[in-house]
Amino acid sequence: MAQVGEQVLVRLPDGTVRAYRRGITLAEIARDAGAHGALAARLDGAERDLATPLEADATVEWLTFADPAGRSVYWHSSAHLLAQAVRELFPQARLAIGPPIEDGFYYDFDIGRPFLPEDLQRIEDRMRELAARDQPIERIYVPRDEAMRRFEGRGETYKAELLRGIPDDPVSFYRQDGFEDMCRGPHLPSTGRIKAIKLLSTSGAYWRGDERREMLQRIYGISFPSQEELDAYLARLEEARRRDHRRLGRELGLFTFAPEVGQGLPLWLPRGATVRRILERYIVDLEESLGYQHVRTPDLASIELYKISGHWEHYRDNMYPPIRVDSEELVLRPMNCPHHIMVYKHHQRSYRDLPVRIAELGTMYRYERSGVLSGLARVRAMTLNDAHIFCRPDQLTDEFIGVVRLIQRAYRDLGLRDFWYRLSLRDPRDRAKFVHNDEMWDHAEGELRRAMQALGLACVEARGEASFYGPKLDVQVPNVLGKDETISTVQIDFYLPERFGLEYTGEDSRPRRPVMIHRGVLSTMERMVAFLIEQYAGAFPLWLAPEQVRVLPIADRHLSYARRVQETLRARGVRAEVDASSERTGRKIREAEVMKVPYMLVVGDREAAQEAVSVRSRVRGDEGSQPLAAFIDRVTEAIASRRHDEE
Ligand code: TSB
Ligand code: ZN
Repeated sequence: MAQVGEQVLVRLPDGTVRAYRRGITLAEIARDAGAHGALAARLDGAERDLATPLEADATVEWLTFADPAGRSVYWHSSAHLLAQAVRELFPQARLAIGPPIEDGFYYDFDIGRPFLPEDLQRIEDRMRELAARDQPIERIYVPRDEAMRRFEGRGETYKAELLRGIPDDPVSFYRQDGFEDMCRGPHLPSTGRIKAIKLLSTSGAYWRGDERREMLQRIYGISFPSQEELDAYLARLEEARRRDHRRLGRELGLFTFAPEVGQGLPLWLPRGATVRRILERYIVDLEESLGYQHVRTPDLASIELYKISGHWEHYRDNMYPPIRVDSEELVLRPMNCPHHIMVYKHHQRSYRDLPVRIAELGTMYRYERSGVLSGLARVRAMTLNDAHIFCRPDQLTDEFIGVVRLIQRAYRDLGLRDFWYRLSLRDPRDRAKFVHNDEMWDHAEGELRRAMQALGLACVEARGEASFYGPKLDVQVPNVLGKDETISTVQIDFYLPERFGLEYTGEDSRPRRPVMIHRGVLSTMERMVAFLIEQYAGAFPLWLAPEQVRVLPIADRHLSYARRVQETLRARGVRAEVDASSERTGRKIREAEVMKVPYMLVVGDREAAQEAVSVRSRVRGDEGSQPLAAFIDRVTEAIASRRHDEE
C-alpha cells in the first residue's frame, strides 16, 4: 500500500482499505469502523493496545472477547486489577507474576500467610470498586536502572529478579490509577471494561514453579463483560464439579491414587475395575468378530527397538529413562506399535494374508508433566485398546473406513453422541517433532483426505497435531469443561514399515511393503472410564454399571431370601449385591441411590413367600412387586441389548 502525504492506509478485517490521518489511534479507528467489541488489536500481526497511534500503512484485526487472544488481554488486565486491589488492601504484599490462563487469570503474591476466604471477598469487592472508577490503563516506558531502583527500593524482590531476566531498556510498564506493573501488554483501554468479576480460589505456588524457592500465594479469578456471562460460566463450573470424574471416582469407589505408589499411577478399585473389564470384554469380542487377532506382548522392550522405530529420536521426552540389566538396556514402552510390528515379522506374509489386524489391550507408560496429570483422563500408566493393521496399499481406504465404522458402532453402544473429527496433520516446519520426508507426508495426508471424502464426514484440520510417524484422524469429544480430548485415533503410517523393513510377498512373488494403520477405538481404558463417569455423572448405563442390582432385605429374617435372589441373579450374569446392614429400608434405599445402582429389589415376607421382588428403578422409582423370574428376564435382556433406554 502506498503512503499518501499525511495519510495512512489501513486494511480492516472486512478487507476494505480506509485512509486516515497519520497518528490516529487504533481506538479511533475502531470507533470509526463500528468495532465496538474491540479490546485490543493486531497490527500487522502484532498485538497492540488500542491507544497505539498509526504511523504507517497497516493491516488491522480487532481482538474481542469472542476470540481467545481477546480474552487473554481481558484477563491479563483483570490480573493487574487483582494485583492493584491486593496492593491497596495488603500494602506489605510483594508481587510476583499474574498471567491470563485458559479460563481466567491468576496472580502470585508473597504475603507471608495464606489468603482466607474473607480476604478473597474483600479483594473481589475492591476490584469491583476499582473497575467502577473506570480508570485509563496506560503504557509507559521506564529506563532500566530507574525501574531496578524502584523495585529494590520497595523490596519488590520478585519483580527485580524478573527484570534481571529480560534485556529491555527502557522497560515497559502499565499504569492505572497510580498502580504500576512491569508488563509488555497489551491491555484493555480502561479498567471499566471489566464488568463482572469472581475470585475463585487460592493455592500455594512456588516462585518460578521451583520447590526449592519461596512459597507464594496464588489467587485465581475470572471476569466477563457482563454479569450474565459470569453467571453462565459459574453454572457451568458447578455442573462440571458435579460431574468431575475425580470426585465421583472417590465417592463411587472406582479408583484412587496413593503418593506411595506415585503420581499419575491409578489404582483401580473393584468397582472401577469391573467397569473397565466390561469395556474390555465388549471391545475385544467386537474386534474378534471383525477379524482382529488379539495378542499379548510385554510392557518393556530393549531400547534398540525404539531406536529402530524412531521413538527414541522423536518421542524421548515422553519416555522413562532406560533400565540397565545385564547387558541389555530396557525401556518401559510408550507405545505398542514396535511390538506388534515384531509380531507381524514373526513369519513371512503373502498378499493373500493381508490385511493382518493385530490388536492388544496394551499397557504403556508415558512421562507426562505433573501439571497436566488429571485423574484418570491423563495418567502415566495406561492401557490402550490398540491395534495395528498391516495392509496392501490398495486396501488402505477400505481398512480405514472399517475402523471409522467400528468407532461409530462403539460410540453408539456407549451412548456418545457429541463428538467431532479432527484431521491431525504435521507442521512441516517442526523438524524435531515429525520425521522428514515431504513426499511421504503428502502421500499419507492425501490418503487420509481421500478416505474421509469416501466416508463423507466433515472434519476440522489441525496442523502440528500429527504423530511423528504420520497423519491421523482424531475423534474429539468435549469434556465437562467444554474442552475437547482425543478419544479415538486412526493413523496412517508409511514410515514404520520402512524403518522395520516390513514385507509381504506380492502376486508376482516379489517382496512388497505393507502400509500400517495405528488405531485406538475406546482410547485408553483410563481416559474412557474418566470420560464415561463425567458423561453419565457416575450413573453408568445398566450394562456398564459395576453393581447392577442391589437386594435390600427389610429385616434380618429376610436375609436368606435376599441371598437366594442374589445368587439367582449372579447365576444369570447379573452383578448383584445384598445390603445386609441393620439400617432401616429407607436408609438402604438412599445409600443405593447415592451409589447410583440402577435397580433396587426390596424383599420382605410377601416377596419371600411369593418368590417375588419389589422393584425400584434408579430413575423411574417404585415399580411394584414382580415375580423374580420375570424381573431377571427383563434385566438380562436389557443388559444384553446394551439399551440406554432401559430406564
Ligand atoms: C493408536 N501408536 C498409536 C496407537 O497405535 C498411539 O499410541 N497413538 S496415541 O499416542 O495417539 O495414543 C492413543 C490414545 O491414547 C490417544 O488418542 C488418547 O486417547 C490416549 N492417551 C494418550 N495419552 C494419554 C494419557 N497420558 N493418559 C490417558 N490416555 C492417553
Ligand atoms: Zn501404534
